Amino acid sequence: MILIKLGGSIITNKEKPLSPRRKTIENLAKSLKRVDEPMIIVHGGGSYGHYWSVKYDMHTQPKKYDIHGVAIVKNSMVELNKIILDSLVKNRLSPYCLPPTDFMTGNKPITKKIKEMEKISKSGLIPVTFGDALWYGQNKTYILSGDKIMTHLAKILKPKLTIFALNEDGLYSDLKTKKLIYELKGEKPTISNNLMDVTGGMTRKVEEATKIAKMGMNVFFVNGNNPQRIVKAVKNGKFEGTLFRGKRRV
Ligand code: IP8
Repeated sequence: MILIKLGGSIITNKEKPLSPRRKTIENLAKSLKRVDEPMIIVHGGGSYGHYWSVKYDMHTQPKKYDIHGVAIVKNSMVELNKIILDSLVKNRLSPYCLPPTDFMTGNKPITKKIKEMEKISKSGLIPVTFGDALWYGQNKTYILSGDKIMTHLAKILKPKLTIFALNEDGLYSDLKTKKLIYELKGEKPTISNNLMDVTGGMTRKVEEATKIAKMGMNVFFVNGNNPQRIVKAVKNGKFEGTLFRGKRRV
């Protein structure tokens, strides 16, 4: 099974509120059609969820945030999700929409529900979920990052490969020269000042990828503008991007 995150910066234009990158989404869907493996897709918030989270000052810490803000963030994520689902269906894939409320309670994953997602993916349907504003309990809510969802899913499902599709070629050792890091074998790279969003931008991604690799699984950062690289990684084990090599094969 393959776990793939479509980052908010690849599926939307982060510079402009509420702007999907329809052509890029379409190209991603076309490439995913060529991946002959059960998969689960997670997508980020980009200029939908993050735009509104900033406006309503909502973060990953559970707090009593503005109730209307929760509604607006959630609504915007459903809207972005629909664009992704439509593109997948148009390309004859069979997405099965599962908002995180389906497999999370408070900030804890529901193992039984996540195991069910694997069964769903093996049937040929593709579970699709996303970062979202979630109920925490005691009138508190929080923003759950899609990157965090990736770690919850990977921990329970042990995917063959975990992919993060980004708007960059991978992780750079030097931001100025854009010198790519091809492979990491357990070491945690230092991330210099990067574009942060409410869930932590690249720093969060690297953190979650490192956790997943530590659990033994390979994690691959790839440029989603070249989605054929995703196909090559899955089909031929050819990694044109940054590979976080898992310590042991699972
Ligand atoms: O873009 C956050 O998901 P992420 C989603 O995966 C919201 O961090 C609602 C901001």
